[in-house]
Amino acid sequence: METSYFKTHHPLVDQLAGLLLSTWDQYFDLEPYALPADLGFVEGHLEGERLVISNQCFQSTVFRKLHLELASLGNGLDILHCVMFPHPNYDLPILGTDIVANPQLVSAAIIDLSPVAGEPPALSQTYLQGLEEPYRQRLGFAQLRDLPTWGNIFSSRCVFTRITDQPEAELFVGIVRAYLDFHCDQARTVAELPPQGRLNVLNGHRRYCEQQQQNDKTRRLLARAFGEEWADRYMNTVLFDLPGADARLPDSSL
Ligand code: BLA
Repeated sequence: METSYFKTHHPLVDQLAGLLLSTWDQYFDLEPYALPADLGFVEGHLEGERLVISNQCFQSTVFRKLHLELASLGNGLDILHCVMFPHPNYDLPILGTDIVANPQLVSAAIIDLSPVAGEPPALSQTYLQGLEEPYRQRLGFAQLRDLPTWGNIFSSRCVFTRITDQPEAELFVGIVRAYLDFHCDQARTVAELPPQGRLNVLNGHRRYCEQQQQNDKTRRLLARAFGEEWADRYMNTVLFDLPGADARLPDSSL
């Protein structure tokens, strides 16, 4: 168990994990966030290969849940999954990033700041402008990808691409760093929403989680290793749980 926990992953996965953790630590006072006790570190088997999943999860005054998950399947496939869920009493988008890598190819690399406020949800001018330059840099990727239909939660600044060489890997890390720094700066100075604005944001969080739960590629991989029921529980409680009883919404606003 010890050795597999400290196993190294695809270099891009390790590099991004280090960037995320060190940035969170630099910007925020982190407290642990308790995941269901049996789901922090899990191992399963898929067609003779081991699927190992490890989670790190924190919270801060502004963030309900800062979640980083690393998964590896045998020695072939490495996955990084990260979501920064703000408390729903702040009008902040949700930062999400996912990497699916094998030794030859990063078949999926995605970073977005997904809007949750507004009808329909949309990023503010501040975010649109702040992300404009790093978003432009996506033109350096040779194989940008189209989003699946459930991906209508993502913003007009979403970057979704394949990565085939080191310069593209560096380009992606630079874009993630720019999105992350911009977002953490915003989060440090964000004002609380008045109670009447919070329900709209909470609904945006619900919609985000419901759409992400429709990612059949994630669900199928988990179900093949751990069974359908386990995959459902994992997606609903660890990856995309909704803010629950501790949501910082006064009863009167619900
Ligand atoms: C795609 N996610 C995938 C794929 C796999 C996983 C195997 C297919 C790879 C490919 O299309 O090339 C698997 N991802 C996982 C697993 C976990 C995971 C097992 O996180 C966790 C245990 N997914 C997210 C987040 C985003 C996201 C936060 O978890 C975006 C912010 C996006 N993943 C995402 C998208 C695809 C994907 C858009 C492509 C889906 C498609 O093309 O249908």
